[in-house]
Amino acid sequence: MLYPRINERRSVLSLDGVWRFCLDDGTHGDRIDEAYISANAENISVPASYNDQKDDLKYREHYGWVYYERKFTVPKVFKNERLVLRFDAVTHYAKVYIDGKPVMEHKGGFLPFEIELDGLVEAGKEFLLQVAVDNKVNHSTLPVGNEEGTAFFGSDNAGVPSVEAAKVWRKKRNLPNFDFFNYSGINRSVRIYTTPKSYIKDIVLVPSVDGKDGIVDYRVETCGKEKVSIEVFSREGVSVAKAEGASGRIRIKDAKLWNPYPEDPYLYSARVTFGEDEYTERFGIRTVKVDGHRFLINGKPFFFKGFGKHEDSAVHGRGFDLAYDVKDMSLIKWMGANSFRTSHYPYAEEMYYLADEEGVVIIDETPAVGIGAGTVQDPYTTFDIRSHHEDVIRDLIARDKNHPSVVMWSMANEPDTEHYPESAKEYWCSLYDFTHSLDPQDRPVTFVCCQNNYETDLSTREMDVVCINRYYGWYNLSGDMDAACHAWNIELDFWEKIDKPLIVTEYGADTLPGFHLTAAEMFSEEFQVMYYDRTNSELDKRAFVVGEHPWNFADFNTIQGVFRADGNRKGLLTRDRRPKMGAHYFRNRWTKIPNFGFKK
Ligand code: GCB
Repeated sequence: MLYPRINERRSVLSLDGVWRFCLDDGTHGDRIDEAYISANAENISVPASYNDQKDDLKYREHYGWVYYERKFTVPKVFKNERLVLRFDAVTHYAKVYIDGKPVMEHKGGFLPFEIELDGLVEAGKEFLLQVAVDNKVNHSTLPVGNEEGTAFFGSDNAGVPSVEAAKVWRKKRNLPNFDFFNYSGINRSVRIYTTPKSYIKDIVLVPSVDGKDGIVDYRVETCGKEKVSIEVFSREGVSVAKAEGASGRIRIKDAKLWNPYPEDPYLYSARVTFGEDEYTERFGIRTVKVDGHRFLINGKPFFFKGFGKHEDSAVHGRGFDLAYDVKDMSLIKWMGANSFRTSHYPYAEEMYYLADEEGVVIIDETPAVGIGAGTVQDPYTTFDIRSHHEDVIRDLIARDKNHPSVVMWSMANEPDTEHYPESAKEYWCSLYDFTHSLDPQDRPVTFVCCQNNYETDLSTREMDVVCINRYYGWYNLSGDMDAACHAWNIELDFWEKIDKPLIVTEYGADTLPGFHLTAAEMFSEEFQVMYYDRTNSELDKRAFVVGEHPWNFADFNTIQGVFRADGNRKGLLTRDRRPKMGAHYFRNRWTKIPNFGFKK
């Protein structure tokens, strides 16, 4: 799927701004009730989560449907163009209406969807756009929630003898199986873009290296009968190769490779023309491969220094915020990092374009968080998750396939792989094959494993890279770093026997900024530094550990509950991106660790 761009042949009209909005009172569902909306509508900003834009718990904790609306007129000059309405992300379920008529539905809160407006909207004439949005999470959504039962984070325990009765008087609410606030609404931009009637649908670019030359196998999907041509330009704007036809191979003589920061993330652009249409996609030439214990980028052993992150900021919630994206890129570089995981969902597309340009490596994760958490049943045979999970992987790859920054797909975060190891293995191995089969660049595929009985777990070891989240010294063996290091070594001995690279995709300690102690105990800034320093000294001894991603880049908001005071405080930075001592510790460490060849 192509990102909407303005060029000589295409236009983009932004529908971002102040929309009218109201919460469902629980009686309308996905149905648009004009009278109800006009009686209750108030202003809301798009894009942004609605939860923190207003000052009442009813917004913060809303469960179920809300309604957005605005009027719009496509200028007359676009009368002869193809018009497409595109939502970059609506969390979690959207039903779109034009002039009162339902025109499209979409499940999943973190990926784009679009509809052609032919026959629905006339250029020069005002129309009413309405979106009903549902934020419920359950065992068929990704991320996963419990509609009834035990909240994974926070507490659903009524503490009275009659649990059944409590279900009647407690109001219905989301019980997420994930540790980030369920920020909802139209979280990313809404646009109408134009193309000529015959148009370029998609461009697939697969780079490789042949000696000093770069090779690009390309495929262009189109609608219409015109001829495709493609021309590649260097970063300096010089034409370096050309080809005709909807698919083929291009050779770039003496190519410059895309390399992670602080090396040069060199980008080429491929300008595709098709009749009246034109689209330019930037790309990099780089290779990615797993070889025994090593993760190779451009044939060299790469070390992942970086973070698990979130899209999270005050007021915006999970709403798209380009200034935060730019700031985060700057902070990533300031700390000497080179990578991050899009924990725990695909991020806004703009972040990937920034990463391509800045040379930051991405592990691209689906929103499959919490599969099997908070339930005693076998999630793989009990719940209907498979087909939605496949849709999400398909759409993620369709969106992000050309980014040189994306070097690995993460199918999920912390599914239960321990209690039903056989059915878990069947699920994850077949989804692994499915993911590989869809990626034109055939990048490594993994999922991120929860702290578990790794001897019983049969799935993690089957992935291209073993990715583990571990909290020795925090949730386990709390505060005892001697014991934590011992536990790490027992576990690392286990993984070392498996011929795979390993990335520690999460480890961390909640830390209150400004809380200082001479004797480093939990929650102090000194403890966070000691926790990482002690753990890293053990990880450094193992050549097969090819990455360290502290949890988390910055503090972030979560559901209220006894585990969390003002959210999750494991950030190296505060929520407003001020450094804790831990950030200075990693800056000092990472600026001395090279991207390549740190471990032989
Ligand atoms: C985890 C989860 C992450 C949580 C983190 C924590 O394992 O993957 O989403 O935020 O632990 O801090 O508990």
